[in-house]
Amino acid sequence: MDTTGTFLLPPSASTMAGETDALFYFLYYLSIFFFILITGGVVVFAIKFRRKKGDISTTKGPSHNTVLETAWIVVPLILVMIIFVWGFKGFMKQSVVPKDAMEIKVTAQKWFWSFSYPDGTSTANELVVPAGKPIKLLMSSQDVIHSFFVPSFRLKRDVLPNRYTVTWFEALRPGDNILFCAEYCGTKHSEMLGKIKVVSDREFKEWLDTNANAGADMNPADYGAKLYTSRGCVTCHSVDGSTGNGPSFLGVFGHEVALKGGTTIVADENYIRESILNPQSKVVAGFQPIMPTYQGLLKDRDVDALVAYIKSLGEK
Ligand code: HEC
Ligand SMILES: [Cu+2]
Repeated sequence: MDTTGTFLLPPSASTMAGETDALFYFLYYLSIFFFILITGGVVVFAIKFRRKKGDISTTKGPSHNTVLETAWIVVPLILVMIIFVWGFKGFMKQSVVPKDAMEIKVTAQKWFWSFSYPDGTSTANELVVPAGKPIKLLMSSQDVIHSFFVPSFRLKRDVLPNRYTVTWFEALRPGDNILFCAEYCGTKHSEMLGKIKVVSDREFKEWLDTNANAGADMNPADYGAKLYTSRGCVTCHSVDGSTGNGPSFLGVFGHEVALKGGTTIVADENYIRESILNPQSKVVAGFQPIMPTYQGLLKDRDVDALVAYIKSLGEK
């Protein structure tokens, strides 16, 4: 198994990788072969048939050569047909999801990834999956076009607003894989990174179990602080009073907030909750309505914890 990668390609960590790489190297060596054949031919003929001193004779070149012409039509035709059939088979394999695949919902938004599992567990920027099991990804975007790109899986698929795209993979072995966004999506596009953590089947079940009870043994404000980073709030909201893409959480709770349109509201629990689940309903004055909704991405308990966390920052 290739865990370090080669000069041209990253490590291969999915069942599709071997086939993709084989086709890549076929094209690569074929190109080198023809490069040498053609440029070599040009050089050799240029030398061999150059005009020599005192040679003024002209010869009549052949008008055609049936054998040669047939060969340069038939040989490339066979080669491109091989490439076509090979590539098409791989494309079909990547397009048709195995029936027993576990479905995970992927949501892309500026500038992070969210994943939600069949049992309601959800994470941001970290996808945990078992090795040796096909995983189906049902993907959509909350805003602009993003692209789900995992080099070590040889997997890339665009993620679009208002439409689902589907892809799948099966990881070969436990380990971490980097997830990039491969479609320029704004200021922090280059920071739209995620991790695909492949674990054993047993570890995956344990992880799901602990995740289902995440935060149960912590006080809500501490758990909220954890969610603040793990769910991506940190990309837009500071907790030290500095303004980012969104207002800082410092000193918000219990204070008056000026809203777009000239009204004000005192930030209480309901306001915070509404701001998380339905951010467009009350937009803070001086900010763009760019906050994505977390409806369906956070459990009730998570929202409670975030409210408690923001509350704890307001009282300070
Ligand atoms: C893409 C950037 C972005 C992300 C990510 C984001 N927000 Fe926001 N948020 C904003 C912006 C911009 C505003 C101000 C405009 C508005 O009210 O919609 C805002 C407003 C808020 C407000 C109202 C604040 C106030 O001063 O009245 C709360 C509360 C809030 N966000 C909570 C959260 C929480 C909790 C998360 C993470 C689960 C989060 N936001 C993630 C951009 C973001
Ligand atoms: Cu993106």
